[in-house]
Amino acid sequence: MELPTLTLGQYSLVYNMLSLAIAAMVASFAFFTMARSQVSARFRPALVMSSLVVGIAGYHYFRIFESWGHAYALQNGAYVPTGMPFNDGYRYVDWLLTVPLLVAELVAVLQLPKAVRGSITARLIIATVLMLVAGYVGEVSGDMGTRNIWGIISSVPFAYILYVLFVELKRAAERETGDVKYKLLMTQLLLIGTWGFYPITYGIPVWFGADFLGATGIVAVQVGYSIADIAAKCGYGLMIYSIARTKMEADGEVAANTAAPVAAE
Ligand SMILES: *C/C=C(C)/C=C/C=C(C)/C=C/C1=C(C)CCCC1(C)C
Repeated sequence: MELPTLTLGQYSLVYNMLSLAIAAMVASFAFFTMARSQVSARFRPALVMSSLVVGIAGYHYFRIFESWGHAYALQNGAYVPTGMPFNDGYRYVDWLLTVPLLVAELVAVLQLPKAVRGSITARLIIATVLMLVAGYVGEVSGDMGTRNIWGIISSVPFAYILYVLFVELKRAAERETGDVKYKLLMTQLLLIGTWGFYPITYGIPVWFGADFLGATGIVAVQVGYSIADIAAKCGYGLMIYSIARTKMEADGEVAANTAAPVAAE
């Protein structure tokens, strides 16, 4: 896929968004890792998965950032392609690792009955892999028709994921009452809201039409995915942490390694 020449502003917008994403992932990694000691044992796996997700994403953002820097050089006031490819593969490898973790994290926090947990996780993970492989084929093709077709194919497993989350997890939520039920429904909404951002971003170049391979399309996609990743990884992890704390308070639990109060000497 040929890179277009960018204005100073366009290049810097992507550069700064990628840099912001690195900062968000690194800070979230520190937070989730430390916050693990603030939750009881049953929520620890979810916090560990949050740390892994932002750790993996932070590394990949660093690589994307480097790749972006090498792909362009400043010449006579504009950013022109150097001929070094901009590697979008990092993004998709990242999603291939982090999306199944996010799915497993949700299932862990929902604390579904053991009998359904394994099968729901497996079906969701298979669907995410199919969705991402199809998406990648469309993403790297330099042709609007191909991008459209693979985008539609990728949306089939995506629709299935939404179906499982909406219908089956809602069913699970209905077995609960009060605060727990409310939080389960909020988590689903957050997940669907942030994940919905990805296909919309993917579609931006198609909707821009003529500028499909142009500067606007590339800048919009990079900025859109960066915002979506910050929301779906950092924001989502914070939400999971807050749910864990609320559930602990409701059930009168303390963090597993909270020391007993020591008498003053
Ligand atoms: C941390 C990364 C996350 C949560 C990534 C999620 C990605 C998606 C939900 C991507 C979906 C896509 C479609 C439904 C169609 C077009 C191609 C994709 C891969 C962008």
